[in-house]
Amino acid sequence: MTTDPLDLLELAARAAREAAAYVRAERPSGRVEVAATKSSDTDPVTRIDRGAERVVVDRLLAERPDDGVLGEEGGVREGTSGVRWVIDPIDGTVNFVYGIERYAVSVAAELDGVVVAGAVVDVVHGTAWLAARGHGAVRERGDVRETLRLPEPPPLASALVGTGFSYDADRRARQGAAVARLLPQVRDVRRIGAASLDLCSVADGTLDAYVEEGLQPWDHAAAGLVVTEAGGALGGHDGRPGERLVTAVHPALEQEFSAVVRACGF
Ligand code: LIP
Repeated sequence: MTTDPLDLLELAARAAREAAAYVRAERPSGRVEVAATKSSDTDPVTRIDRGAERVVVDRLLAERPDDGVLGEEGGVREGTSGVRWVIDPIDGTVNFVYGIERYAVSVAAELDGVVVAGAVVDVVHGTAWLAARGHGAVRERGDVRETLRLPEPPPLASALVGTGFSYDADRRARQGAAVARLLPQVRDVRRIGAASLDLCSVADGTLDAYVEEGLQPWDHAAAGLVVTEAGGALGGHDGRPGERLVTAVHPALEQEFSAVVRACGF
């Protein structure tokens, strides 16, 4: 089986689009019923999250039966091919439950532990952010396909920064205090509610930077590659994205942004 990043990206994009179509078809009007909660009472999962993950996994394994899987809703299997798929079937689940139209399907392919392909599909609007390692990043909106390169950054004091908060109330209290210290040092803050869309916004220039603690691999695997293939700097507490911290920003602003993030207590 191929491990070419472009081939893996084609499959990731197809599976993500199929799942996005499933979510659009299944979502009722109004608020979506929560099937269960996970890490806290405010961390929901719906029948449609689980169904969307099955759509992605079934597509991927039908074509690549020897691959591994890591899915947010429990789709986990060891593989033998060296390729592992990292899946968030609905990133922005709370937005999905409430009907706030910012949620995405995120599918990434790792090869021997390194993300080499990533697809993020905005469920409502159909926009797709796609990246293959060494081949750049693009945004597709309808028939329009644009190559992504981060714009030159503004001074940090004029930067629009995305962030998010944990499902754990004690951690949210600390995060809120950190954001309060950050806010007067930047233009403004946006809390979109889906990490993959936050990161893709840095890649396409609709945000200048992003910082969040408490993310899982499925939240940032695909969109993190979109950021780096668009020329962005993806970082974290030890310089690498992880549960402790994820940052994304133009390389020219990275040192200053990272220092401010640390000083604010993220
Ligand atoms: C969400 C992230 C978001 C974060 C939320 C939650 P989910 O992922 O995309 O950035 O702030 O707390 O973790 O749970 O919707 O897949």
